[in-house]
Amino acid sequence: MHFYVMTLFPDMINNAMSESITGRAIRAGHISVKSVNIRDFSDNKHKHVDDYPYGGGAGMVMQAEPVYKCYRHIYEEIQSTYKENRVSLRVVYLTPQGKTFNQKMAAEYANEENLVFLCGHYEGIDERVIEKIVTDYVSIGDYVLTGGELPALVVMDAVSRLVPGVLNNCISAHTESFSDNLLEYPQYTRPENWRGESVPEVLLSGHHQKLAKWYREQSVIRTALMRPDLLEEAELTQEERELADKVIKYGKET
Ligand code: 6GU
Repeated sequence: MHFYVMTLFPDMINNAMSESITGRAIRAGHISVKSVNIRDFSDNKHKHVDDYPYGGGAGMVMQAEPVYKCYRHIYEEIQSTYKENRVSLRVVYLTPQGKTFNQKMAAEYANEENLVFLCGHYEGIDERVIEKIVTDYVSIGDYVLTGGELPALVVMDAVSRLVPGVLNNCISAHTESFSDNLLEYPQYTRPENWRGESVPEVLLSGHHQKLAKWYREQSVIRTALMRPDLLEEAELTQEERELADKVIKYGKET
């Protein structure tokens, strides 16, 4: 998976991606990240890439041409790595007006070989270049950030961990939160007794069938308590439905 990021703050992207699991994935060659500074494609000596909005109003707007040149630079670089036919590219514009990002979108993006991100700043980007290059509009939630870099990092992180080889434990990407519209069960580690609180008995039993049943029940209970909205899309047995309904009605201690 090759990520390309058009941004005015390449250090923000590179610094974050070079840490932790994504950093290890880069060093192992499972993913690559190339941040391209839109400012490098400015045509004036002050390296400005923004201007006043037509029609007036507060703030500045990023100009079309530096963004377009930056995109063409990335486009040519990607195409030159393929021998024959040109590949189609997804260009993701991070904007609060986009579709709210979720695990299903992360899984779809993980199937791409290349992903290009466009991070806006100031009051936005000239609409004409957006219409020319962008294929996907993505938001990370209903609040406003100062720029698209943090959202791009959020999307790249979620996608990276679905790329084969990135997580050491290949089942962990599947058994956790959201994989079947259920939240993950609670986890415990040593000591067995912590300040008077003990670990649930079943976890010490080593009885695989009982464990699997407990994990599943805990996921259902937790989802019913914390995110009952997810249960509409979850595939539950009759028994699990009844458990969820009971938890929603009477709480955890039913
Ligand atoms: Cl993608 N961009 C900005 N600027 N703010 C956001 C966002 C994106 N998603 C949520 N808030």
